[in-house]
Amino acid sequence: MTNLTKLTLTTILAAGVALPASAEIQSRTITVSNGVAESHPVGNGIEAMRECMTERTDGAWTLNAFWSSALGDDLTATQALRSGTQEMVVTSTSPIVGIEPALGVFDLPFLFNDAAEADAVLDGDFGDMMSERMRDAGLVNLAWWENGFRNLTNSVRPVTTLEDFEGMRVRVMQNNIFLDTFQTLGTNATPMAFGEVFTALETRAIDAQENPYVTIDTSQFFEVQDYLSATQHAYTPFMVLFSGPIWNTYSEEEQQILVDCAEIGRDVQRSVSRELSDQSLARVQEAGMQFNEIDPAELQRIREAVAGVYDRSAESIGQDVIDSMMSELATIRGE
Ligand code: TF8
Repeated sequence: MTNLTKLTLTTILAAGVALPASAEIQSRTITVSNGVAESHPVGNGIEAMRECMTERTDGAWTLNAFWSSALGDDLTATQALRSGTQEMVVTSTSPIVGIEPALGVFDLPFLFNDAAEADAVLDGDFGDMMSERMRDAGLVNLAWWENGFRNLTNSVRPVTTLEDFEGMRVRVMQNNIFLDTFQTLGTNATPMAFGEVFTALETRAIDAQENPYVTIDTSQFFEVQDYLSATQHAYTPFMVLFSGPIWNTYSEEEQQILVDCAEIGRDVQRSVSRELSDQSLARVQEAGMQFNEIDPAELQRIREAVAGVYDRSAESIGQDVIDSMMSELATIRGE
């Protein structure tokens, strides 16, 4: 060690500055935001990611999480990543289709039959291809997490038939495919950021919204909604996005830590999401919501009513993207 290095080290130690675990790992503060409450399974995923980072960096990294849209909505946060002013966001794909229109493929109604299909698509070649596309937009997708199958809540009536959607004022994500789907179902659909939904339901500016059970539970929509109908009309994933400009300032070792820890977080997040889903459904009913399943024949009518959304969305998503999704699904289904 040269005298100069010794001197520098002594100065650093005297100043009480945390030393990096290795020359390749610097001390970092990572800000991550999300629209859901910390009690949502994303909270468990972030906690697992934080533990993993602490272990791998000997405590050189700090992961600061902001919940309930405290740093703005999904789209605003994602734009902050692209300009390099925020490190990370856990976002639904749906509100960011303006950045990468191919992501709209996940918004197609009744695309996945179950979570196992979604996992296989997202963790396989198709998911990798979509992550690759995000790079051009200055975004690095570290992993696919679960938002889940979406179900309709409202304050008007239980939805048991196709006709029950008629005239309902439904909030949809800022996404043309969801807008088309819900307009086709006969509702009066309004795109809105997630952070505004609770108040809009409370003031009766809108009648309805759709999200997975865990979100209806952890965002306390049961306080302002009376009916919950198991429409299961879409499975939307979460992306754990990292800022491309900031990623480029990280060493390869650091980049690997980000990816590895996001995958550890993914496994925890998905398993908590699936465990909590039933509990959330029970809890919102205890809190007074009236729940109903939809008769399979009726669900089939609903499916058929919105089938045209696939063709109408082909131009924005890209027919090639839809085709490769369909062929991947056919393989998974053993067709
Ligand atoms: C929605 C989404 C949201 C999530 C959350 C903000 O309805 O499902 O709940 O993206 O992270 O906007």
